[in-house]
Amino acid sequence: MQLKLFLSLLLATLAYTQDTHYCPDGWLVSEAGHTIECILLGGLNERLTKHDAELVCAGHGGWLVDMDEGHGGNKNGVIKEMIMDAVGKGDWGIPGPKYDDQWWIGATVRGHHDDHHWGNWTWDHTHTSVEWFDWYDGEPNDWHSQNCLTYLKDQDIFGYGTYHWNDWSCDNVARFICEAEPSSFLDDDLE
Ligand SMILES: [Ca+2]
Repeated sequence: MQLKLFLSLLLATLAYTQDTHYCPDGWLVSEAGHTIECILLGGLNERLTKHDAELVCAGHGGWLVDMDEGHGGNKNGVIKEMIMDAVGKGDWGIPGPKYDDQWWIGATVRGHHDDHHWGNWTWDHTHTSVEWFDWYDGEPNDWHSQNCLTYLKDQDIFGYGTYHWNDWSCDNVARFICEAEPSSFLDDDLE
């Protein structure tokens, strides 16, 4: 009898664990360390202020992507790969920053900061300090007051590029990346 109970509990646990590993259609699965999260990249033609991007993510049951919980560098790399896959190769052109190819990250700083004094950045969703940074060369520069955070494409002459962090005005526009926990989705969302 006890064995039967144990087995049914085990099966229930396995089923539950499997369900939590799935994200709804259109979402990508981020697996950094032991943490699995659902990631939604906004469309390439969707450029919003940070506030509007936050509303869109909230409408999907999520928030702007963050990299807390100690898997900072690892998850940062995962997200950058996702962006590079979505964007692909750009046009030939002058190498350097592509300010029309930025993606909101869910972090905020208050007050003046610069590339020598980065300021005290906080993850919006968890209200914890940002302990690890991946700045673009010369950033953060706080140009005309930039208290929000993006990925910014560093493009080569052929149109290929990598992404690094830029401080960006919250009222400016950028593409967006939403994040949500798999457990926040009902089974119905996953069919
Ligand atoms: Ca900047």
